[in-house]
Amino acid sequence: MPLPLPPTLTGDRIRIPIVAAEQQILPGAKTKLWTFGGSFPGPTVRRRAGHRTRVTFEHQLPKGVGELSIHLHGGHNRSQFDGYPGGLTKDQPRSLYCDISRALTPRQSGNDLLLSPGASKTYVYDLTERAAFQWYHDHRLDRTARHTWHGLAGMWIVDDAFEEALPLPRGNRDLPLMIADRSFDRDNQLTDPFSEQLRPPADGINGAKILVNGAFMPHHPVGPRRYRLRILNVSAFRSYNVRLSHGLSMVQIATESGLMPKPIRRESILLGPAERAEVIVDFAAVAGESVELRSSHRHPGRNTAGARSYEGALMQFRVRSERLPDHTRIPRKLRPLPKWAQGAKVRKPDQRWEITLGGGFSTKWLLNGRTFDPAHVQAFPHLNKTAVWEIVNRTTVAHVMHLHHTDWYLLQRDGKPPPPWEDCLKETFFVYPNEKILLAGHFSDYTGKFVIHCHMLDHEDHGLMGQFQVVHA
Ligand SMILES: [Cu+2]
Repeated sequence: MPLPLPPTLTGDRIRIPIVAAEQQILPGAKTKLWTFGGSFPGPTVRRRAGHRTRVTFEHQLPKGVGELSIHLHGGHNRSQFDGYPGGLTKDQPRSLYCDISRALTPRQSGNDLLLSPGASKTYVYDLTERAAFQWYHDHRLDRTARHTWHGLAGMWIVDDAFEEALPLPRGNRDLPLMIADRSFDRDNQLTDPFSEQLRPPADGINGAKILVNGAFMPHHPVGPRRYRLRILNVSAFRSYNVRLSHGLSMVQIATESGLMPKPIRRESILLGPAERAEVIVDFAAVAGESVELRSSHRHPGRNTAGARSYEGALMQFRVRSERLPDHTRIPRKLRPLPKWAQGAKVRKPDQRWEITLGGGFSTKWLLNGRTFDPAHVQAFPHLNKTAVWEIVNRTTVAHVMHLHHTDWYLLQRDGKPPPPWEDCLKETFFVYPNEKILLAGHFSDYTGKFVIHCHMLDHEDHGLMGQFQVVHA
């Protein structure tokens, strides 16, 4: 199949109905999905930084789907528009994995922020962050994995003047690629792997087929010139170690949090769930050939549980043979770190987050000894201050920790400086078994409650989520 390119929305007032739809994913019967705007991926929203954007999401899925909560992943947004998971409701009277306090008011549980079936909610995004490749998805308590699996994911690009001044490929040479694994039954319908028997640590759901922009093994025509590929992993658990065939190298220019200080040549790039990498690929050396975007295992020793990458082809680029001029280039320097990150120093952390496996009768993932509970806040960072936090993984499975509200600067992995490709801003981090990472983050603009969680969606649903509240100093 040709690579699908979702429609792009650029207005300041956007309406996205959340609807059931059928889509051609595999040859034969179409697949029934839950979608943003009728497609998977949903429409790609593309906006300039600093331009307020109102998105009205209309929940038109059947009542049985229950409440939703839309999170703009990577966005720097107000607490009430950040996709708070919420608590127990009439549609969702119990949590299978999280110990939720009883008798909370709608305000205490965050249920007042949810999007109920038949209702709509307008999310206001100021986009005060730097240019970055983000995405939006459902973030509801217990059900994030299920809702995303069924198709509730879309891409979002923030542009700004700094990036536009650089001679990077743009237009149809700037390609967002959403990688997702899904399993299908004989009638091409999505399986429902979210059984109640799934217990941590045996709760990582892998799909059998890998989709790019909602198509299985698609192909895309390119010219023998430089392209910017924005690669995003929205799989619930699976990671990809992306590379190109024909020995073609990639130059990484950006992470989840936008441009890095300088470009880095990479042979392969590991992407856990929700991680992004933007790379420049020059197809000039392979004019007339078909190049595969692939994923491979990594060298022995790094294929720990939770970080075992997929092995196989993802999609194909068909490179035309006619010569074309290319006026793009990769600047030697990209974007300096913000001042707060430049000044961030290794020091005793203000806050530790410890991941363990626990529970009594049934196992659960725990963050600082507990599952997610809207009534319990675990940290109170100060507004307009730079915090240093440590995340420790005391389990035998790698996790991919995502922090809301702001971008983070990785100071150390296990007491050592990070590799060059992590010496930049990010917001989603692998934490390997028995590893600890030290991060600096700066809380600007917004007070309120925000979550920190594993972005392996099964883990997030199964307890591995906590929250912090940004407060005035
Ligand atoms: Cu995890």
